[in-house]
Amino acid sequence: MSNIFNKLRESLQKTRDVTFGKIATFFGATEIDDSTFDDLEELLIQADVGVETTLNLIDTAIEKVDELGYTRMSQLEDLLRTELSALLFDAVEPDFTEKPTVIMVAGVNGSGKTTSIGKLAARYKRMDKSVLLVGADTYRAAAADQLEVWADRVGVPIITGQQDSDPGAVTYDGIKSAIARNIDVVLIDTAGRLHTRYNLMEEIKKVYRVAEKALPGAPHQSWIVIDTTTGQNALRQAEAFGKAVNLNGAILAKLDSSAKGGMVFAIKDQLGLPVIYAGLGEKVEDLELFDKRSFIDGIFTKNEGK
Ligand SMILES: Nc1nc2c(ncn2[C@@H]2O[C@H](COP(=O)(O)OP(=O)(O)OP(=O)(O)O)[C@@H](O)[C@H]2O)c(=O)[nH]1
Ligand SMILES: [Mg+2]
Repeated sequence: MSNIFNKLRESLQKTRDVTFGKIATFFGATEIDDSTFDDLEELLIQADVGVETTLNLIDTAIEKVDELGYTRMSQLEDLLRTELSALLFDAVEPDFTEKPTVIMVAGVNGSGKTTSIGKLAARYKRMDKSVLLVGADTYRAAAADQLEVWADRVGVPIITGQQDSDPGAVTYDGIKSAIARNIDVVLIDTAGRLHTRYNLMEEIKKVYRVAEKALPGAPHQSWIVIDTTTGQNALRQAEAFGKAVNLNGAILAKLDSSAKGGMVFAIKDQLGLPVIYAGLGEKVEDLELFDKRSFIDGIFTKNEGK
């Protein structure tokens, strides 16, 4: 367990150094004073928590400090940690009761979809699940190749189509094939950018609809991959996907190379989505179930010994 904590903590180095470290230093003062809340507001916004989410946090903090008669910064720090924790869901892994459990992964181009799918395939395989990958990004020539590299690396089967073939048809074939082969988990990789004559959101909707046609109830999970390095912008993009299909979770990619980890707090607040996994690097093992306690400890912990 301590390993898991260390890895997430290590991955949060940039967020800690560039943004949340300042908040930790800020809490080094002893007494709450007149400028405390203004300063904290500025620090939280700088830390990519988002204006709306920050203003809500500050309002709550002012109210509670007053109500509880707090005067010390250490009390305010505890309060903020509790409030931040309330902004995160506890991550729950799918229970895989549906066979196959169909998981659709969406997100803008370059966000980390294919990499996350490769890591998820390895993770589920380690959990003794049989996994099949479906390459529903048929527009970009290299997309199927990239997914195939992951399928080989992890040792799982893959269904793809010819370039420019119908992503709906590939999805349908993939799910039917998984049913025939008694596969436990189907992971569908979708396009992040299309040829100008196509509309990305219409395409995503279609893949979703076809999945349902191939297996009623599918996709059982629809996850948006969010590139953590893009901060608040990524939330606007996720919102657009959420309007097209019924999302039920987020994967935070590139937490290790981002200083904008604070954007995590706006995901539940602004999108209503739980963060299920965190991507902590480019390697197959660099993906973990999102542990909110470790995350909060990780962004506040000072870098002793570094
Ligand atoms: N450091 C780091 N890099 C990551 C992580 N996840 C993905 N990447 C890198 O981000 C880049 C884009 O990842 P892809 O998985 O190809 O992204 P995609 O969403 O499939 O991209 P398109 O197929 O072009 O839409 C690659 O160079 C990955 O190695 C992560 O958690 N950490
Ligand atoms: Mg891809």
